[in-house]
Amino acid sequence: MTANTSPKTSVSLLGLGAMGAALARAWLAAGHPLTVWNRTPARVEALAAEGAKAADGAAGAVAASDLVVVCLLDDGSVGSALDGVDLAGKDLVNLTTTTPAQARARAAWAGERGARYLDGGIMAVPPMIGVPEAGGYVFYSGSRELFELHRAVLAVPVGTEYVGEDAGFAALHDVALLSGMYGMFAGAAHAFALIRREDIDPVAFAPLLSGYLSAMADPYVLQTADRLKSGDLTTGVVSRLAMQVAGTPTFLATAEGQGVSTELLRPYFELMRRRLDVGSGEEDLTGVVDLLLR
Ligand code: FVH
Repeated sequence: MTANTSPKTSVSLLGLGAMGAALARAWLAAGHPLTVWNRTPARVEALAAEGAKAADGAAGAVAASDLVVVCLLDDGSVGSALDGVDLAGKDLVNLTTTTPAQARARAAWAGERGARYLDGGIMAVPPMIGVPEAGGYVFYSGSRELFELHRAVLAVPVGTEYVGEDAGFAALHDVALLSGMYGMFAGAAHAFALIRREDIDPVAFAPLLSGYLSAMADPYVLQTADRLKSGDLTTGVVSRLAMQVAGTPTFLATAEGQGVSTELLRPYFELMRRRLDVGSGEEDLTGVVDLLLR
């Protein structure tokens, strides 16, 4: 048996914040030659001590490898870091969180400069990088061919999930999942507020809340998807919208009784009421989705 001695792909990484540094360490640990740049040079030193090559500017970092990964604060920082840098012939992978529109504009911008472009949306926090069992991954969108070309090296720090040729789709998937997360966090915040002034241990309450949210989330998400696709909002409904709207005063009165603001609950309840008012009492909650479309 012979060892695999084929050279590892060189990577240039711009941005050594919490996420960039974690990505850098994963590529270094896997033996990839890595050139790094960061606006604040102090952050480069630690990585250089661990084996990365320090570029003396963004242009130098880009010049060092065909595959260039950027992981900066926002789209504006990408623009300022790469302003005037020669990108011709480079494969630019942008893991910075942006809007879908910014991702599409950045893809066009890169193309005008002679670079191929992939956009990424990271569904992980830094401690999950380089830890496959943590389940993190990055959404990628843009050229499938380019994704396939770099798939193996991109999969070194964290899993990959390709979501389409439209460069904005990775950002859209990223923001959609995070928006769902914030909605869930909002519900959990309201639940904790309800018990906050009572003799109820939040640590004892927590597994009850998280267990219930977990039990509800999967069926809701999967069934909503099926109903949106089929257009059938009534077959097999077990919790009718009419019943749920009838229950909303109980939730609002309980909040008032506990001295808790209803500002997180009311907007959703108002949407439920609007859907009921068009004669949809036999549906479940799926009809709320299209009420959000402007
Ligand atoms: N950390 C996380 O939990 C989340 C997980 C999901 C994905 N996000 C996104 O990843 C991008 C980078 O996040 P980060 O955690 O590395 O962020 P910071 O630690 O704050 O580092 C920011 C880096 O950006 C550089 N930077 C900021 N402004 C500029 C600029 N105008 N020109 C050039 N570079 C800039 C900053 O440099 P410095 O402050 O050290 O000089 C850092 O390298 C982000 O999109 C998250 O949404 C992370």
